[in-house]
Order: sequence, then structure tokens, then C-alpha cells
Amino acid sequence: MPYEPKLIEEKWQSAWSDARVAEVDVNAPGEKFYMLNMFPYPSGDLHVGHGRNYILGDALYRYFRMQGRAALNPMGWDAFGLPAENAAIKRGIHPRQWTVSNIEREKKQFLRWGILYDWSKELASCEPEYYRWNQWLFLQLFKRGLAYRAKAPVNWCPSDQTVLANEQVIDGRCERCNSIVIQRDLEQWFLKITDYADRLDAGLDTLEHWPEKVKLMQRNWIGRSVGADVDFEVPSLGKAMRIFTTRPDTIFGATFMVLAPEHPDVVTLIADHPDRAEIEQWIAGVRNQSNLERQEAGKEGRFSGKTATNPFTNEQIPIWLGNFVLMQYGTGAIMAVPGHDQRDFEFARQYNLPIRIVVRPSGGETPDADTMPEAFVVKDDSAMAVNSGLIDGLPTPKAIATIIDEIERRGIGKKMVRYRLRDWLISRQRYWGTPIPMIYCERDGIVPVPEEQLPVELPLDVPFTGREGNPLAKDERFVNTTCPKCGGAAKRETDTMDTFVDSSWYYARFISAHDDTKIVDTPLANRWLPVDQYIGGIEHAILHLLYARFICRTLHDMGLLAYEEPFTRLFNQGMITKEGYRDAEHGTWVAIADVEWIDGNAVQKATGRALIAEISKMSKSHFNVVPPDELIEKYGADTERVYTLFIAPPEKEAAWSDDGVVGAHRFLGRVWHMGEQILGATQNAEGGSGQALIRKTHQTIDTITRRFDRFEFNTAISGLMELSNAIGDAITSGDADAATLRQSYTTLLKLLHPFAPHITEELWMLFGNEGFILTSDWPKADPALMVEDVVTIVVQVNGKLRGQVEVPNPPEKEVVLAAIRANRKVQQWLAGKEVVKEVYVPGKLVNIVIKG
Ligand code: ANZ
Repeated sequence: MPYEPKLIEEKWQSAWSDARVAEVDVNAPGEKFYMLNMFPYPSGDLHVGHGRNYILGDALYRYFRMQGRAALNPMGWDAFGLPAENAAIKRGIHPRQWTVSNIEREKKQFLRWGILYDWSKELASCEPEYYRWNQWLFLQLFKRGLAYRAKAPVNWCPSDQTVLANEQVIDGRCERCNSIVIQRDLEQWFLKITDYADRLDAGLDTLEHWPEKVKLMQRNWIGRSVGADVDFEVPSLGKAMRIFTTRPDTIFGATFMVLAPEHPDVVTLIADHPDRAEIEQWIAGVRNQSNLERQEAGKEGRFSGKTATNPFTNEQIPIWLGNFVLMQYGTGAIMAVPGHDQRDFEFARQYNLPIRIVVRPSGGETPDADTMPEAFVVKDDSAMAVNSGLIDGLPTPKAIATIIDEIERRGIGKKMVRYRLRDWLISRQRYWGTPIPMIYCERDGIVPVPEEQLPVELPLDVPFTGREGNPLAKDERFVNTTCPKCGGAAKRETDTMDTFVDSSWYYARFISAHDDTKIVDTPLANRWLPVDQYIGGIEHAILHLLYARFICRTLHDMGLLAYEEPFTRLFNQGMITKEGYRDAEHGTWVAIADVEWIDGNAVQKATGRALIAEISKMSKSHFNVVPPDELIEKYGADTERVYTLFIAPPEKEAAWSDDGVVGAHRFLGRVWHMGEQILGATQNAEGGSGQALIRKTHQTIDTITRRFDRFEFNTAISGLMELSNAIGDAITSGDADAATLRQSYTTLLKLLHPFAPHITEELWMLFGNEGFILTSDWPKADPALMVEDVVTIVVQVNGKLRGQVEVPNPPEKEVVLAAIRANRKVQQWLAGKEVVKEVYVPGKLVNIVIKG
């Protein structure tokens, strides 16, 4: 019988699902292992690159299960969001229809990959059953003052017609459509993540099993800065203005002040300025710029015409307005120290403002303010204060502490910890999301929807015109309601929630996915949480993971969860790429094999057309995706699985190769035929003791197990290839009897099962085993059987390799030395020389040191 995956795979997929093998009774005893792949946004097509993520998760799940753990592997859908709505406008179908049909397709794909999820716990964020608890959560946050409405300058995407969170603005552009983001003032709903900034920052220290890179990205995003707030008196205003600085020790060098153009005091400051009109025009221009444009514009400013008093030098210093000071950070005002801050330095040079040196290297020369090419910014013990009164001569850290004490003593400011993190703006002026459960009443103001009225359902029959604005806002039936307080006419909030709210707590919901009485089942959630292994892309390093850590803490503070950190271990898989070139004219993808180079330019062989830009990322828009369907049709899902995990270490980027697929297929074919041979073999009924094969088998169990624990799937698979070769050799040589062959072969099947689940189930059955191989035990290595009979010891003479000897295992020193004395090759090097000493590195080598 040839190896025909088609005949096997569907059969086992049905058998697993009929037997509901992956369904977990959350109350059943056992040591839990909660495995979770980030739930996907159902966009329809999954390619082999996505497959890596889920296959990897499934392999781990199967492994832990065979290890005897109560393993849970649930799956759901991050089903709300903009693309569904855009598809609806473009194709004239309802976002729900688009979403549901994509979910069906992706579910089928998971099935075809042989991935086992506990579908009894399936959830989709677009179902009232789920988003009702999103609304409930929002109400709890509102009660605790953690959800609030405020007018704020927001990032507005002119093409998607919606507000974006800071996290969704990448280099000044919309994360989704790449349009330049502009600033607008709007009333919006925010979640107060800033209240948790310190806990979110400190918690990173406890995440031992998270990639350092992700922790660093989160740390930078939270942006904890320790410094001081200091008041500078402004005589013309008769009041003080507060600045934030991380270098209060440089205050003697503050020669001017800079305000963000949006700073509220600017209006009064420039009220009597002769060039007021021009300055106002300039401010309006800056306000209208995106942060990107603001950065690209270079440093620009205007003198307000007013001065402030430096509280330490008592000098009057000019107050400037500058585009590089942001209103959203600190107090929106800075003391400028051009000698020691590069931005201030550039600004000072540009507008000819004084530069004063107040820090110098402890050992070296004091920089010269007139000639220095850039600011001197050293902040550690290798620098010290100069020209700075009471802190003169103090090393910087000491100077900072001392000046803060003095600022506090004089009552002109205080020590301050600030975060770059902003509150989370969750309002979206879009239809396909969770309605924010709030009501506006002329008499009672903002009134929350009573909990018993949840869910506020998203009406499904609104028209999609694609014209500006949110279709919900135009739906009178939805908008008009009655005030829960006074019973009078009132209007509903028509904004929906950012979909990152949906994904911020779903991991806790799986445990009681269909419970319509509460958001999470606390005792059960506490048994199953935190997630032991979370797997997903690095693109979620900041947004999703930070929000999930935040919401987990709020649930913790409400007494609903015992944990503050939702994910114990995090793994980011690498991308699968497919290299090629882009056809400039037609936008299509051309494989490297079809490219030739003429005068250093890439050209398509067949057509001679010019090709541009090398492509590697697998993406629909590059026409280079490998769809799993054809692959599975031709080689089977097991081949794709083995290849995907064999291609590279899973955290690394990997280039797809069709030849590699064939190699993986051939390996599985060999395993198949070997199974047939062993089953049918009578020639090996008697044979050698099979010692070598037994040893190899136990050694393989040992290494594969360790590699699994370290996510070294690629080397685990090569280890299995070696074992299968050893079994093949034993069959040919007759070194092992039938029982030993069978034993080794079934071990191979078990070890291979997480990678190639279908073929191994089939062979397991053909070998007459009862039940699924999935539910059998992971093999255990017997250390006694792993020991080699003989070991090879390397022999060096004066550090140079001169030979080797074989001795029985374990190697006794005396036996090793005796073997060396008996070894003629080594003796040649020693003839006539005096042996000074013999250094033995147990089990490895002997170095003989000689003289003469
Ligand atoms: C004086 C000074 C002297 C500063 C010096 C730095 C070095 P991080 O570390 O990122 O928190 N700053 C404060 N608010 C700002 C705003 N709204 N827009 C732009 N810049 C602002 O940065 C804190 C430093 O950034 C502060 O410390 C302030 O400049 C500036 F030798 O104050 B510093």
C-alpha cells in the first residue's frame, strides 16, 4: 500500500471530532495546561504562514496532552472590526455575513490542518453572547472612574473616517490604510490605563518567560520617567508655570522656556504681542499638522514676548513657543537647557539663544558653549555639576537628588514620576463593533444603561451607503431611547468600542464561554488561568498584550480574577516568507528561478519585462501566498505540518521552499513503508539483541523531550529522522528482532505524533493498538538504556590531537590510560620523551604533556 494521505487524514479528523477528543471538562481533575493561540481576525484566507502559528500550537498541545497534562486549547474569533465593514460597503454584503462565512472557511482550514481545538468553548466577539460582557465590563470600569468621556485632540483617519488609538498610528500614518493621520478635537470615551502605568511597568519584571524584546517594547511604550515638576514665575501673568524635567540638576543652565503651541496659557501670553496675528496663524498651522509632519518640519518656534523667572538664578528668561514640545506629555512646558539637551541645543543655535554649561565630565574638560558641536548629555556618575550653586561639584545622580530636596523645601515643585503612556481612547465612529452602553439625557446628562438591559444589541438591518459617518448614528430606532433615570426621551451613544477591548479579556471567557450569568466564572478561571503558553505574532507586542495586561488587572481589582498577569509564557513565531521579484508593470510576483539579471537589473526570463523590488513577505497583495489547499491536496496536511516545523527554528523568519516540502513528504513516506515492513516482517522474527537500536531509541526520547520543552521543533524532527534511519538500518542488517523493531517503531510514532498526527494515528491502529495514539503516554527514556557500551576518548600530546581510543563505558581513568599505552599510533609520539603529566578530562580526552 502506498502512503496516501488523502485516504487517512479526513478519516482521522472525523474520528477526533466524533470522539470530541479535545473537549475539556473544566471541572475534571488533573494538572492543567492552558495553551492559547491568539484568536484570529476572520479575514477569510489563511496561508501557510498563518499555518505555522497554529500548527506550532497544536504540536505543543498534543505533546503536553501525551505528557499527561489536562490540556486546554480553545479557539475563537476576533470578529468585530473595520475590514468587515469596508467589505460590506465594497461588496454590498452585511459585515456579519462576511464575517460568519470567513469564520466557516477558517474553521475548515483548521480542521484540514489536523488542529485540535475545544470547539465547545468557541466564542466570537461579534455575538451578543460575548459583547454583552464587553458592555458589562465597560459599565464596571465607568463605576470605578476608569472609563470617562472627554474632549480631546484625537488622531483622525480621514479615509477610514474614524478615530485611532495612539497605538494604531504608525509613523504618523493609519495602521490599516496608511493615510496620513490628522488631529481633531472630539468628545471621546477613554479607559484610564494610566492609573495602571506603574503596575504595568513593574509587572514586566515578573514575566520571566516572555521574550526580552517584547518586554522592552512595552517598557518603552509605558515610558516611565523620573524627574521633577518645577514652577517658574511669570511676572506678566502674575502666576507660575509648571514644567516637567528629568534633569532638575541642570536648572542653573535653563536659559529659556518653551511651551507647546497648544498650551492654554499661550493665549494670554501673546494677547498684546505686536505680531499676534502671525503667531496665531503659525500655531494653527502646527496644530493642523500630524505628529509626523510636525517632526519632519524641523524645529520651529516663536518668541512670546514674555519672560519667566529662573527660580535658582533669578534671571528673567525668555518664553518661547516651540513645535517640538508636545502638549500631551508632562505639563506641555519645558525649561530649556541647551547645553545639555540636544533638542534645546538645536533650537538655541537656530534662534541665537544663550547656552550655559552646568555639567561637565568628572575627569575631562568642561565643554565650551560657543564651540561645542552638540549638547553634553551624560547623566551618570562620570559627570558633575558646575556653575550650579548649592550642587556644584556633585556627581549627577547626587546633584539630582539634592536639587529635588531643595525644590521641595522651597515649595516650588516636587519629585515626579511621569509616563509616556496615554489613556486608551476606545471610541470608534464605526458600525461593526460593541455599542458603548451609554445614554445621553438632556436632564440627567450621561446615564449608563442599567446592567439588566444588556446587551445593547447592534441592529443588523442598517443600510451601508459607504458615505461619511457611522450608519448607527443615522438609525433613529437605535438612537432614540428613554432615559433610565427620568424616563424622558434620550439618545444612545452611537460610538462602538475599539476591538482591542474585545480581545483584552477573551482568554478568561473561554473557561465559561456560554455562561449567561457572569463575565467569568471566578473559581474555574482561577483554576485555569493564567494561560500557560500564549502564541502569536510580534505585531501584538504592544497593543494587544498591554491592554490584556491592563484589563486583567482591573478584573483582578474587582475580585474576579486572582491573577494580574494573564500570560505566563509568550512565544512569537517568525514569519514565513516567499522570495521573489515584483513585476513593475503588472504588480505580480515572479519567482527567483524565473528571473535573470541583465546589467545588474532583474528581468523576467520569459517576457523580458523589468522587475523591481525584491519581495519576501507573504501577502495577498504581493501575489506570493502559498495557499494550503493545493499543498494538502498533493502531499497531505502532515507533510505541511512537518515541513513548517522543520524549516527553521520557529521564532526565526523562514523562506518557503517547494523542494523542502517534497523532502518532508519523502520522510513520511519512509516512515509509512517501514511500518509495513515491520508489520509484515517475519525475517526479523529472530535477530540480534538490538542493543544499538534500543540505545538510539532511548537517547532519542530523551533529546526530543528536551527539544520540545525548548521549542526546538526543527532539531526535534531531525532527531526523528535519525531514529527512523536507525530503525531502517536494523531492518536491513537483522541486528534487532521483531519485538525490538516494533518497540522502537511505536516509540517513533509517538514522538512523531505531535508533528504528523494523522499518519501516526493510522499506523498506531494498523499495529493493533486500541484508542488514539493522542491519548497514549509520551514515552519515557530509561537512562540505563541510553548509556553507550563504549566511549571514544580523544588523545592529545602537548595539546595536539594525536589519536583516539575506545574503552568500555563508563570510562575508568586507569583503563583509559592503559588503552593509550597499548595504542601504537599514540606511542610513536611518546617514544624517547619524558612524560611530565597526564591530564584526564573524564569521558572526553587525555592530554599527555611531554618534555624533550
Ligand atoms: C530639562 C532638561 C535638561 C531635560 C537636560 C533633558 C535634559 P523623557 O526622558 O522622555 O521623560 N520634555 C518634558 N516635557 C516635554 C514635552 N511635553 N515635549 C517635549 N519635551 C518635553 O523626557 C523628559 C525631558 O523631555 C524633560 O527633561 C524635558 O527636557 C523634555 F539636560 O528638562 B528636560
